[in-house]
Amino acid sequence: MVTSITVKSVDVRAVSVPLRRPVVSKVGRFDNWPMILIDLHTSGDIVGRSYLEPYLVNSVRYIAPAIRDLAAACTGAALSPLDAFQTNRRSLNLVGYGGVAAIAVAGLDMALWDALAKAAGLPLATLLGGSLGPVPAYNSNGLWLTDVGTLAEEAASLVAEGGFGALKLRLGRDRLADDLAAIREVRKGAGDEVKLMVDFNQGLSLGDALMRCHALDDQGLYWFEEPIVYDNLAGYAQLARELRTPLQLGENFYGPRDLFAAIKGGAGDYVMPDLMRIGGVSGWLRAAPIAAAAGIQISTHLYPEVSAHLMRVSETAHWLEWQDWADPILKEPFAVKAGYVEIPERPGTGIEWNEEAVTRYRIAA
Ligand code: SMN
Ligand code: MG
Repeated sequence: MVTSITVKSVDVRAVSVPLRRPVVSKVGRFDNWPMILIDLHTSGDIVGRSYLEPYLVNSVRYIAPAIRDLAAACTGAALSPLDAFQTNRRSLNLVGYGGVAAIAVAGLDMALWDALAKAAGLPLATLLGGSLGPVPAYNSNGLWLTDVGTLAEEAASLVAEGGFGALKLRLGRDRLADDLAAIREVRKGAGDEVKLMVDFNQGLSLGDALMRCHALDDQGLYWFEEPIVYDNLAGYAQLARELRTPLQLGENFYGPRDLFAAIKGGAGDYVMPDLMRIGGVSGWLRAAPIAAAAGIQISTHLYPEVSAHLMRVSETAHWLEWQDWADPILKEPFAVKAGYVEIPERPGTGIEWNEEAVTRYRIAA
């Protein structure tokens, strides 16, 4: 019986995985990608698995203990991710709902949902009342703030990697002329029909963003993502009012209420919560309906495996951000065909470890 399964213990490990293309962005340069791997053991011998991508290797030292503490407090509790989400968030409100607290809650939440879906013998999307099917994705595996001269070739290979019709380019170079050249090069390599999302990674001041985004507004770009610091909602609202190109934000929403506040404040045309920050599957399930009720399309940020399931049950599902950064440590990486991510037909989220690779890339946690 699914209902009699309880939480037993947790293993938290960490790896640092090499990236095929180094991340060069306004939020930093990364040659390796740290990941926290969570194995949640239950009384039914079912193991729920999830991973977190905390960007900073050193952050593993304070996120991993927070996950262990939360899991210890859940020991013996029924496998009920929504109850755990509520309890865990409350237990950490003394140190704040955002930041490390939110990340730890999210990691555990995704492992709990994986365990529950496995216990039910269903893929997560099916457990949630949806179905399996292809999920439209854009390739976000490259086009960083690298040499403009390399972008055409890189764009062509990014399209070819999975038959993609949409790519994301990072912008916010020192000169407008260089951003324009980058757009030109990407279209040269990927074709004029390619949908081109552009991400400034919070790199501009409001004044610079007004100038730069107005200057790029007639480029036919698919969205402008995070031109300014993530918490300047009034600035986002001004940009959204003034620009024709849709404004995208949300990877830095810490919990559903941040999404609500952004939408209420007219801060963007689109939203794209990140599972590590919005609160895992439970956080997404509470945030996505807010976007849908407001008529706002919702995209994902990182975590393509779990995100793919959630896109199948989100009313205003828009684009899945495809990144294959977890592939080296996954037993069976998800496939992408003709620009669509395919959800594997197996119970849970489909995340299992390639233990040999985990050993190879292991770091202290
Ligand atoms: C991003 C993600 C991961 C690392 C750097 C930048 C970016 C995105 O904000 O949206 O993909
Ligand atoms: Mg982004």
